[in-house]
Parts: sequence; structure tokens; C-alpha cells
Amino acid sequence: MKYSIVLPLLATTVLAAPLEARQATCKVPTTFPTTANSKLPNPFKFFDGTDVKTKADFECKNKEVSAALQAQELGTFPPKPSTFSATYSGGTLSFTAGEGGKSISFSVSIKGNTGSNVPAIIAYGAASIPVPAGVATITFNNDQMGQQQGGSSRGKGKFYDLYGSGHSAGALTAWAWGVDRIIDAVEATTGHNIDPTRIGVTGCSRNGKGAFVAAAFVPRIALGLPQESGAGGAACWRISDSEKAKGKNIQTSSQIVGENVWFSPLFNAFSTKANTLSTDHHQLAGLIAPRGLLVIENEIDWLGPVSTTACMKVGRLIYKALGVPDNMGLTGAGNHNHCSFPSNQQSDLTAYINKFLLNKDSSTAGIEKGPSADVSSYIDWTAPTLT
Ligand code: MCU
Repeated sequence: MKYSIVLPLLATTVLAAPLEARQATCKVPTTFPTTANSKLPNPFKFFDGTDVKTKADFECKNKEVSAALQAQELGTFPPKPSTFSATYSGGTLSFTAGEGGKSISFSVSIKGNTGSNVPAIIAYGAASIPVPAGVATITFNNDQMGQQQGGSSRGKGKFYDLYGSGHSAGALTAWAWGVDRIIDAVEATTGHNIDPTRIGVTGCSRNGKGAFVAAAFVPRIALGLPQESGAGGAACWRISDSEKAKGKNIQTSSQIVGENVWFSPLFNAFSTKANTLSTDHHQLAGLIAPRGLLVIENEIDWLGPVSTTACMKVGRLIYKALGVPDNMGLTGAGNHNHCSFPSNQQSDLTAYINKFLLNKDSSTAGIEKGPSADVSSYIDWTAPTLT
């Protein structure tokens, strides 16, 4: 009798539990497979070999993908610090974050925030895409958060002032933590008119890698707009290695770890054997699903146009499996200077900003542009329809 009352109540509670509560039941491993595999890892299998069948399974899969990326490439992404306060005044949003007796202060500028409930784009450095009227720009001096002047920048910047110069995070992770705090600050203050539920993030080239990782690590980002990110962003390490083997002048993991501090020192162990990573960057796109993502690319050899195109087409298979194929697009174009936005990518960008930031009816159907790239030669699995 006692149980017949308790059990239905329990069942109701479990079914009605919000997604975050159900995710708390995900078993996230602390060690990750390093078996050599030159094909892109199957995003629909857990590392223990079981199948990802449902959308709830996929939420759990993303937790292990995030953990693996942090352990092998990006370093630890810290949660909200124990103390936090923010102010907004006259176009400047500032926050102070504290942990373990240390604290840092940081400011970003906001422009174009007239009206109410204004969507915004957080721009690393400065936006090199056109930001339309009605969308505010939050300019993030990411170099101040984590320096990127080459190898000597390791552990330098405000993030490392707070967490210590020996923290495992590479600059991409330090910047993503900054984006997370900017959104905390938007939420904690008034007067700026920004709608925290409609925030996009962009950056070009090295900052495009940063924008990609921020969209992946910060679930409050509604739209990722990484531009010409190439290796470490939209390219898959494995495909770039295969392109390099074909004689292309393309950036690979073995080169990138020596050029700058974008990645964690943990990545060094994989730099010449990217085929042993547990994940690849189709799954970086998968971390953003089902949220909006438009990957903007160029056809400069160093960026790896075949690698970014194939990798992101595989990323779209993940969005398709989730039933939202058109929440992710890939717009690649050649014949323009690095980070100069060409007019033939404008309609794709407009469609994504309209849909995900301006709440307008807009078709983002089937945007998949780039050089020809044979996806089937890089994968040995098929995508299910997640229920
Ligand atoms: C595409 O981003 C980088 C690239 O990874 C580097 O190898 C190169 O030195 O700089 C590019 C960049 O950030 O250009 C502005």
C-alpha cells in the first residue's frame, strides 16, 4: 500500500524532471580511448561501445565528448567562479570574478544596443562579419583574457591570473570561460537592453577557433558564427593529416602545438598521432547541436578547405540525426582575402542571424557550400535517427 502511493509519484517526478536533472545521471568517464583510428570517431557510440539511440543519450554523449576534448586538447573548462559581481554603465559591461583568494576584473564594450530585448553578437577582437542593425555587438578583447603571441604566451592573461599560470586550459578554453562570464554579467545587470537568450559569438581565424570552442562550451550561446577557423576549429585533425599526406600545404596538429598556445599542453601528447584522439572536430559541431551554427570558411590551403568541408558535412549528420539539419550550415567560398567577408556569403549569414538572433522567419535549409569533399572516405559508420 505504502509503495503503491510512492512509486507513481516517483515515476511522475522522474518523467517531469528537466533535462539538466536527467543529464546528472550521465556516466561521464574520466579516462578516454586512444585506439588508433584514421576514420572520424563514431559520434553515436559511447566510449564503452554502447549505442547512442535517443536524444537524451546524445546529451550524455556530449558530456563525454566535452570531457575528452578537455582532457586531450583543450584543458579544463572551469565552472562559474565562487565569487562574481557585475556592473553596466554607459556601454561598458564589467565583471569581477574571484576564486581561492584571487580575483580579476574584466570589461567589454557594448554597441548598437538600442531598443529593448536586443540580441547581441560577442565578437572576439572585432567583428569581421557585418553585424546588422537590430543586433548589438559586444566586443571581447580575448587576448587580454588569454594571450596568443606564440609559445611565450603560455599561462599569461587574466584567466591565468585567476587560476594560475599552470592551469591546463589553452587560450581557446580561457576565452570560452570569458564568454561564459560575459553572459553571467549580462544576466546579472540591467540597462544594456540585451536579451541573454539571443547571444551569438563570432571571431575570425585564430579567433574563429575561439568562437567555435565558446559556442561548444557555453550552452547559453544561441548561435555560433566561427569564421575561417581552419585547423583547431572547423577542420578535422584526421582529415587534415590525410590532406597533408597528399601534399597539401595545410595546418595540422603537429604544426599547431608549436605555433601558439591555443591548445592545452595536454594536446602535445597527441600532436603527431591525432588518429588516437577519442574525438574529432565533427563532434565540436555536435556539442553545439541543436543550437544554431553557421560555419564560414575560405578556400586558402592552410585552412584546409577539404578538411573543413568534409568535417562540417559530418557535423551536419549529427544535426540531421537530432532532427534539426538546418540548424547548422556550412558556407565556404574562395577568392577573397583571409577574414574579409565576401558578398557571396551574405545571404547565408543573414538567414542564420534572422532565424537564431532576430526571431524572424527565415530559411536556413541545406546550406552546405565548399569544395568537393568525399565524406564517405572519412567515416565507417552511419547516423541513426535519434528518438
Ligand atoms: C586560421 O588561423 C590562424 C592559423 O591557424 C595560423 O597558423 C596562422 O598563423 O594564423 C591564422 C590567423 O589567425 O590569421 C589571422
